[in-house]
Amino acid sequence: MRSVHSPLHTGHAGQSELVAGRILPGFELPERVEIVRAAVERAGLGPIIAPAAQSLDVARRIHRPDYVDFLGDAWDLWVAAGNEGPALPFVWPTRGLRHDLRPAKIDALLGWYSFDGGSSFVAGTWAAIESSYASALTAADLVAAGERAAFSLARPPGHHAGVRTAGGYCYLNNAACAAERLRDRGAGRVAILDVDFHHGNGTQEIFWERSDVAVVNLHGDPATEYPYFLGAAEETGEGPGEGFNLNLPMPAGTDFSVWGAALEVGCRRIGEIGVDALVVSLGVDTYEGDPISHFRLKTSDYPKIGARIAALGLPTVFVLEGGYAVAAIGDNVVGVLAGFEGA
Ligand code: OKP
Ligand code: ZN
Repeated sequence: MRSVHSPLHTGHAGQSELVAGRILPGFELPERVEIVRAAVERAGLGPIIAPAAQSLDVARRIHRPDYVDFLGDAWDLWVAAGNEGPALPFVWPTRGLRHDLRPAKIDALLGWYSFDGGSSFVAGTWAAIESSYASALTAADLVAAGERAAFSLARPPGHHAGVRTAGGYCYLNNAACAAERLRDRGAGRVAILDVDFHHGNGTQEIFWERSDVAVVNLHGDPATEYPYFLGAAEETGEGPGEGFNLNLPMPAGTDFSVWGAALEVGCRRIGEIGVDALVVSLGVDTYEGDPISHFRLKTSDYPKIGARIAALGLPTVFVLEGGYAVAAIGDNVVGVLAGFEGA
């Protein structure tokens, strides 16, 4: 399969994040994608191509248009206000505060448009966001044009980004935009299968009331795992979307014997719903060596994931999400993709 990749992600570097009472260097590093790219080349998975230029039209339908505009403006506003380091939110309009007054100042806008302190902005952040989005849409277009599968080899990730909020290293929801693009190109119904360790709260929020994009999430139980405030099994969708959201939370320590059974449940549901195309939010932070996650999948498990996804027989867009054990991220991602191709 072809991989879609842009070097513009490298400008999104040196960001910081608020974690456990400290401002730390971000975990979501440029070398993640560089290592996956090297592994794709080494495995001979297929050509690596540049994304086609994309308008922000799809992003502005998936997200609030003013949020998309903010992402493009944030760094310049931060610098214009006299700041130097990463733009990191520090005040949020949570319960009990007003939600009807869009603030004017960048300090407040950062919190207005985020749900945590995980998504900071540096000078190259917007170019990286745009390139990750364009890669996902280009991969979707390849699949819509008849390719069996394509891989968006890009960062920053997207599955935590909601209708109007950044968080968890995410800004635009690339997988959601890919699904929307597949709909635009003729797929009647699309499924998003999110196998990242963390619940894809943004993807769930975006499609919560929609039946044309079904969302299946396998993840650490939000009772104890980030993002905490969404992802319980009882969340099944609302209105026309009722029954089109499936959450499969699992406890810390879960290994492939349990995780693989949940994948089976998720894949069967996708088969029952009946969809025309699939988007996989491909995080490999389920790996036993991941520094911020708590599942115990082994490198040898990832090809099995790819093979099970391939058995759905669907045109499939893979979109890179998390995975922070950088030494293993290449083998684990390529394991899924090669397992898919070999099936
Ligand atoms: C993004 B993706 C780290 C706490 C967790 C945020 C995690 C974001 C994960 N000690 N911080 O889903 O891989
Ligand atoms: Zn994750």
